[in-house]
Amino acid sequence: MLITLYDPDCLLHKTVELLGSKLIPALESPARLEAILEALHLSEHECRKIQLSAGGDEGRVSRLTKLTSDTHNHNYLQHLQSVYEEWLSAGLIEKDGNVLPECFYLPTSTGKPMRPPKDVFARAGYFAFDMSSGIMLDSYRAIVASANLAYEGTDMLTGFGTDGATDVDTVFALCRPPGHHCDGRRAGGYCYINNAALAVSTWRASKPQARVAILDIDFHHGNGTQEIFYSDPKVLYVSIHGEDEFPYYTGAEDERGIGEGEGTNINLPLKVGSPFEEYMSKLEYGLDRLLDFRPEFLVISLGFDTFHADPLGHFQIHTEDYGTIATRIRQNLKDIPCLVLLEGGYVIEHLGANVLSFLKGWKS
Ligand code: Q9C
Ligand code: ZN
Repeated sequence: MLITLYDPDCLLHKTVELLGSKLIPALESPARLEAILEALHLSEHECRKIQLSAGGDEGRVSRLTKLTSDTHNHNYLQHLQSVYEEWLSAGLIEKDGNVLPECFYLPTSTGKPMRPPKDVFARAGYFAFDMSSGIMLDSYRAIVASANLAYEGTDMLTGFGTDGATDVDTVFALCRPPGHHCDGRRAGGYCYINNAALAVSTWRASKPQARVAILDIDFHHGNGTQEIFYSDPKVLYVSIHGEDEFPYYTGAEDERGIGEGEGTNINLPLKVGSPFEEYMSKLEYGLDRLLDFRPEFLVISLGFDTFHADPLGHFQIHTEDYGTIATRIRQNLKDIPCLVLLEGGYVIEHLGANVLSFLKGWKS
């Protein structure tokens, strides 16, 4: 059985980005989630609301914090929480403004440990790698609500397979903001907390020795997820993404993992404009590798920016193809509990239909 999870606080984050030299509303907008929720509510799929900020179990909140810090730098998390207020107090922005870094950290050969700059303006660029990660008044609340969906979804799935605990084998977490570009030290590409990494930590909290696989089918390479698990032999990362596209400096086939993790990172770049058949043959190859790995838990970073009309993606994928993709994944990896995390996808008018197509294919 599949269920869908969302938190209304994920709608609160609403920032800006640069287009040429103009500031525009970020394409990663609340309207994305609204469109998906509307489509789901008109459908038969179960859509469960969770609201982290509505209070409740303090034990769960502290567990979420602890698990996030497994893969995320403490100073970085602190920064996400406080930077908006600090820019406001320093007079750098007004109440309705956006923290937007402009000068970025430059790696050097000094070997100096990561030390955040004291200057609050400089700090924003120390904890980001691009200008697609603005922070406004409510961003932090949405970021944590989004991460919490990954945590709650994974927690629900850990009971799968144990007698009578749950018959839910798939959770689709409607995370917003997305996560796969965040490497645990920097925001970027609309991502602030790596929700996939948090899911892995959550799974491992109850099953420390488990092998876990992550299938990333957002149009963009998940540089953050790759970075976090690059040397980890127990986590297989497989990504299909646009070749030579954002985030530009990662995603090549020869990035295969390092040390004990050698061979557990599989990048499958695909030329933009490739026909759907070529996409599917990469997917089949990736699924074979996933099967060989024998994971106990599967995380799917699912982006709908692979859609043919997406402003940030350039594949030839149409609405019905999401059903085909989902069916193939499910056929190959049935019996493995699966957390599907929403990543990108920016054509608002088609997002709802694309999500429904995926879910229908999954259940078929
Ligand atoms: N001014 C995800 O799909 N660059 N992130 C935007 C437009 C960032 C995509 C450039 C694209 C990030 C999760
Ligand atoms: Zn993307």
